[in-house]
Amino acid sequence: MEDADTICAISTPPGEGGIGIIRISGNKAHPILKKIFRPRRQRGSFSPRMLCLGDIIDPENNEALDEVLSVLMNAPQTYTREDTAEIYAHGSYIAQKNILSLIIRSGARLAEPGEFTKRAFLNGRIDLLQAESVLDIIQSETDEEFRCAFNYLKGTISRKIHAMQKTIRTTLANTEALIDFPEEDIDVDEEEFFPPLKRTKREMEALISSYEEGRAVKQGLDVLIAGKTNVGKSSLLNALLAQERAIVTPIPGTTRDMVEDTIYIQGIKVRIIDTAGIRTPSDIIEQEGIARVKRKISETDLIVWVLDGSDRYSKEDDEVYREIRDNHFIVAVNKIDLPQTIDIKELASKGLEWVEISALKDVGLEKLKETIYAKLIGSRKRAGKALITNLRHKNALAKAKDNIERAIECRKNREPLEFIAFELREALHHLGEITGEALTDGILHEIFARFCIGK
Ligand SMILES: Nc1nc2c(ncn2[C@@H]2O[C@H](COP(=O)(O)OP(=O)(O)OP(=O)(O)O)[C@@H](O)[C@H]2O)c(=O)[nH]1
Ligand SMILES: [Mg+2]
Repeated sequence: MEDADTICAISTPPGEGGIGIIRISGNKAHPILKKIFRPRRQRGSFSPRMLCLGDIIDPENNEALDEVLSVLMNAPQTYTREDTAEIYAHGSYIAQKNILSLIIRSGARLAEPGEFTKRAFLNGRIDLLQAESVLDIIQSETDEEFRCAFNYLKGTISRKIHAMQKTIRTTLANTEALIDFPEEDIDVDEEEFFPPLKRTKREMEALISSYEEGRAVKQGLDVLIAGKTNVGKSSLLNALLAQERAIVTPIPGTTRDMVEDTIYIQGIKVRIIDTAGIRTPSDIIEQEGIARVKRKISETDLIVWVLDGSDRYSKEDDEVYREIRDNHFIVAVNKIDLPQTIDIKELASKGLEWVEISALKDVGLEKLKETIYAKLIGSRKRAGKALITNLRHKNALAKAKDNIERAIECRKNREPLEFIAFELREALHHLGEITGEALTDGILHEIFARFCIGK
């Protein structure tokens, strides 16, 4: 255990509520609660895991602070694996604050952010992947995000990593045995060496490649609306948001700055960004606006290139095309409610497909959203799939995969067994960084500092 002191915190959010929960964890959790809590029913014992009605009493002046329910829980069957006590007070900030300061005066200290979960990790109840997922669960904003985080907590990812570790350890043990007893004159059993390592490598690749999708689920994605002036970019933003977010006028060059808001497409957070129309700028403000769009183009996940179907395909459209063509983009031909004069052949000759929409009349927007989703996420089947959502995990997996690849190469080239053993040990080290077996205090601090107090 890192430190044996007893910690306490209010675990429910600040503000008015039906109840507010105060948590205490550590050796002194039970003595402290027993000292400040007076059960209503004097007969019968205040036994563990039984909610008990009573009052919190300040022993110094016998003053009742609140009427509460309390519970004691014995180590190790608790969240932190330590003795724990919980007080269900009224959801008044004053009541909770007074009870908390009484607990602190009675010998506990205020918990640091995430310290309950950190103890759960340090005491071996959950691994680091699961501990990190607790924060993701708390912060999840969409069903998909919650599902991904919950998958981590249930141990789906941990089990995959542990299986990889097991395979690598076995191969390492076999390799080391050969190093230790060279006189036996046996060689590596190729059947026991290559297939398990190659399988592990494929599993690593699958998890690594799930990261893009996982990142999309967790952080959301940026979609930039770009095009020449007056084609209906701001109208499209407004139509997607179903609110008059950006200014729309018939005057070309209306939008100068970027206007951004969020929509959800099939559980994915998508930030839609409206931009200034690209043309030869008429003043310094527009010039800066257009420069910003051009910079943003390469940073964004997807561009929706808007064309005006009631206008001819012009030199200005082509200028936009040249700006965006090296990035992920889709084409939306807008204003299809008007007679169409756009030269579709021009688009077809570039090998492009397009979605026809009318931002004004709300036509084709569902199709556009589907196309955005398909481009961003692809048509991969996601139901129940475990996704990596954390860059740290992805990077560590990528390093471990490189080690496995090198181990396989070394063996193919009949290089010394020591080289293979080295690569396998490195791979184990990188996987250990994910599960928390090989961690520095710095990483640990960084992870838990992101938590709220009380979790
Ligand atoms: N008929 C019709 N008019 C549209 C449609 N979409 C936009 N408009 C009109 O086109 C004009 C320009 O629309 P905006 O949304 O301001 O165009 P924009 O691309 O943001 O223009 P800038 O900000 O100047 O680059 C407005 O008068 C809109 O009402 C549409 O689907 N059909
Ligand atoms: Mg605009």
